[in-house]
Amino acid sequence: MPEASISDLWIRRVYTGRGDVTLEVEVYTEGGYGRAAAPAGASRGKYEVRYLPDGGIEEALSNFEKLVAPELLGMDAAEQAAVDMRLAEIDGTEDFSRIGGAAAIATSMAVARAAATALGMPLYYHLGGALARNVPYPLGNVIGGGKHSRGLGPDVQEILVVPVGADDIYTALDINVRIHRDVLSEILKTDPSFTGGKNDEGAWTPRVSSETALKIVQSVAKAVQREVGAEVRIGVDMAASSLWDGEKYVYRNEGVARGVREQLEYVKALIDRYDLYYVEDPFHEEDFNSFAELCDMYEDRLIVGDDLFVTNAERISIGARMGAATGVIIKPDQRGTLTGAYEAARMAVSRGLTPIASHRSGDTEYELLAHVAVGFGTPIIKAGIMGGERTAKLNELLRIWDDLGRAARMARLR
Ligand code: 2PG
Ligand code: MG
Repeated sequence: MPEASISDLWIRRVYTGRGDVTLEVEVYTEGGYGRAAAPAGASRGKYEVRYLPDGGIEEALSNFEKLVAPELLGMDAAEQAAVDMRLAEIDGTEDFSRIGGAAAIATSMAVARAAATALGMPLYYHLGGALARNVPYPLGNVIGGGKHSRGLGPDVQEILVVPVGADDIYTALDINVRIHRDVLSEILKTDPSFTGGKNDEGAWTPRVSSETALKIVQSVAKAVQREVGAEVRIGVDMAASSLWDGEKYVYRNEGVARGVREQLEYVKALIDRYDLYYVEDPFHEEDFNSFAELCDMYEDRLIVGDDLFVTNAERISIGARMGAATGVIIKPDQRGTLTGAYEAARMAVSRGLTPIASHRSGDTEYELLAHVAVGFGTPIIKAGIMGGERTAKLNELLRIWDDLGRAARMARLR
């Protein structure tokens, strides 16, 4: 019998930090134990795997007990690819619509965790081996809008910062926390009645325009950069599929609707005006062409596909051929298995694109994403700045840094 032979599995419903019902899976092996839960998105891509089967959480629970658990018993948890392939076979659909993506990714991650404990190694090492020693730069959102603020805040979903000049993860996190804190004081200067409200990802949610939000974050980032002496860059997630109504991009707060060309001009203006380093989903999830046009002009920036690629190696390969992006969001739950997410990250790297491991807006207290980022070698991790589900992952990066000891170093950015 293999050392990490799966001897028992358990599933239960649990909740994300936002209150979405999700699934948590426990995996017991001869010498190990692992537990993981699926996060849940709000601005989901059309081509993501299906989160739950049609019958909802009840059907996901019963399918797990009837179909999944009996099939995985006795499998070697250390053979992640074989377990993940079995999950796909049991499901039998293209998009995990039978067992549900939530059950699939929770199982896949719990299996990885169980294997790592059975083998007596840190999870990042189990996932990435001896090459897993680069710690990612934390990309965190400071001000939130779009769907994440009920359409009442800035139209742009996320205004983000990344401390690209930090020499170690302690400094990197310190910079992000300072920016988050100081941005509140700046918001209060613009709107003294702001209550200090934060969204699901812990980003402030003032009722200001996208450009006001960008100006605030830009000025605070510059001030903190001067204070700490390490370069900080800013970025946005436009989550443009959420703005797109089929014909135009509708900016509710601004009271403007932009056509395809106008959207391109607007994104260019934002990049130039705020010297954006990172631009996620500037166009809707079908528009590879506009992505390619933008990329052509800004090869030195991270033009990143999230809903565009949905952590799917095939879509990444199409996008890479068209020159549609320089970066790719890796959300394991979008794909349903760790192996699928790993293949997506490998595809990105092999085509010269930067992979970015990412949380979801409805996330859990699990820290696993930090191990995925280090194990898969993504140079950036997008995991917010504030709130327990966010700091769970960020604090784990500090532990991984310490665990790596003298081998630890910050990842290399493009
Ligand atoms: C995104 C994510 C995370 P959601 O769009 O990148 O910030 O949001 O999980 O709601 O899809
Ligand atoms: Mg996104």
